[in-house]
Amino acid sequence: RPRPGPARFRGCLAGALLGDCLGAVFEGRSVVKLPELLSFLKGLEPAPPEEGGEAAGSARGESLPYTDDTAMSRSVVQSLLAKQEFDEVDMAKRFAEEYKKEPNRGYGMAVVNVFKKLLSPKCSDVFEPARAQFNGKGSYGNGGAMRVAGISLVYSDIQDVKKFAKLSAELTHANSLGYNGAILQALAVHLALQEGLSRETFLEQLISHMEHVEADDKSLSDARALGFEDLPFSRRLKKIKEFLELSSVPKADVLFELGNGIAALRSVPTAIYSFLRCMDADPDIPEHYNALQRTIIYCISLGGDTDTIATMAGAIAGAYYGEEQVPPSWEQSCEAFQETQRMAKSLYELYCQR
Ligand code: 8NA
Ligand code: MG
Ligand code: MG
Repeated sequence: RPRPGPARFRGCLAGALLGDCLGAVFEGRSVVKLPELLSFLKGLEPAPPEEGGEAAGSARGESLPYTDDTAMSRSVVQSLLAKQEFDEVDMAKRFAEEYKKEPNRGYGMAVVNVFKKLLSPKCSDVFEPARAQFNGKGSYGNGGAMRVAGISLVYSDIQDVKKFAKLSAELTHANSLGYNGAILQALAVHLALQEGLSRETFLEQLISHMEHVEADDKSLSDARALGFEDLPFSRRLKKIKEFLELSSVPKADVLFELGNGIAALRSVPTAIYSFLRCMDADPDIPEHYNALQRTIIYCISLGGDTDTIATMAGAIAGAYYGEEQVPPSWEQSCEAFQETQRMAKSLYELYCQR
């Protein structure tokens, strides 16, 4: 199988950054009106050149800040680059110190308790604080999934992708409905990096991997304890397959079946559906937007946890389409985009070395 080129690494991190920064503007709104979103995006485009003025090309206004999604993604990448492999103690330390440095990035309500415990010198097992969350049930939030893309940009072997996606998520999310979401998102980025996979093959492969991932005792008992059917991620992937066989699906049906919430189960499948649906044109989204832009616009238009769903779909779409589809005016509107480009370059070098 040919190695993916550097454009996909750049695309993945840039797509993730765009999804977070643009999505954060609308986070938590139950309804996002498309005309308002499109008019906001128009404002990011460069102003027409003035008579005798400077050349067009720079974004207007202040840059859009990134949130916890990117802060934690950066810690994952920085840890992998510093250690040249997954190191749970180093990664946990980076999560906690990043939180201490900038606590107001919009972190989940409960995960900050994990960071506080990790910062204590008494902490000897970095997985223990996550296990203690929610009376020992562990978090099923989407925080493990939102930050995981870097794992798929370092490890080319699919078993490694699963193993380290799980471990990286377990530093904060001990419930299998949390870390299995991270495994699913990492698998989606992994598959998107491969050359020319069709929509059907992409989805079939995700389903067959997740049916295996979700069949272990802990996944079965966690799902039952929360009142879900067995193999809940796999079931939603099959629902996505049904949706994609229809020429259009009402937003209300997408929200009912897949969701737009902060649980991994109510957001990771939604991000994957958005990516796959937006391979085709959408009658509601202007045609001059490319597929990566369409994916991000579609995710945000669903409302709810917009930054996190758009960052996950943006990482997948960016890995699939590559940096060619990253619009410079959008990228330059985002905080710290140049550092993202440098990190992508270093990740690519590490991936090629391994
Ligand atoms: P988390 O582990 O705190 O989980 C997020 C939330 O999910 C928790 O606060 C709970 O409400 C709920 N939850 C998770 N597990 C359980 C459980 N076992 N039982 C009952 N409730 C549970 O943090 P996270 O890192 O997973 O969260 C990620 C999300 O939080 C992202 O959307 C991120 O952007 C951020 N977020 C922030 C805001 C904000 O305005 N600050 C809003 C939404 C989301
Ligand atoms: Mg966020
Ligand atoms: Mg969010």
